[in-house]
Amino acid sequence: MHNKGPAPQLHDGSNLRIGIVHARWNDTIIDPLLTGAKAKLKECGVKESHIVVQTVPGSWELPIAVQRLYAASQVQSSSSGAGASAGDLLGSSTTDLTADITSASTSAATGPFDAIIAIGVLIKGETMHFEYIAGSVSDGLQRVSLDTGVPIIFGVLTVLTDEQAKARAGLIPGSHNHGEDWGLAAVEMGAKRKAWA
Ligand code: DLZ
Repeated sequence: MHNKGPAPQLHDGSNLRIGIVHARWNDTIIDPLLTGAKAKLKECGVKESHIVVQTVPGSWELPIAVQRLYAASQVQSSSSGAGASAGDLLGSSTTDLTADITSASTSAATGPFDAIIAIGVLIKGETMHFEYIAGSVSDGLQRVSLDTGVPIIFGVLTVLTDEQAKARAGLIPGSHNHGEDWGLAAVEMGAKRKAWA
């Protein structure tokens, strides 16, 4: 069922810092996507303490959150750990979705992120909301990526139905969890960015 994605490349993530920002809209789909992404990060050797997870209300907020989270991680590294942590900037995670992220791990990722995964689920409704949000979020995330030079992994599902969303979160038997691909992409791009620096 999953034969259209990239051939996976396994890269060493043991010296990488990865941020994840996810929307809280459509949390039953977000939750497995987040789990899948984190599982692959860890499989590649990324330390739990080097994964920072933050949430925003909806996908619309992802570009600004990713931009600020990255900026905070740069400030943090240039001030030798003094001041607010990247995690502090957006506030601690407070939902059940991210209850596994302790405040210690949130503040431990001292240093700029090597890649950030933005996760959201946009499901088309009866109005034009979907079109406006999907277009702006895609453009916004690409802009942040090119402006900062940090790879932003596009973990935003833009689907027409709940069923399509479930099929991309591994919630339908035989379906594939795209969050896993995003975890692998973050490690690959984080490692390549270091090599290309
Ligand atoms: C308003 C809205 C709608 C209708 N649908 C979604 C959705 O399917 N997925 C999502 O992540 N967010 C949605 N939102 C919320 C917006 O992204 C945003 O959070 C609000 O408009 C507040 O700026």
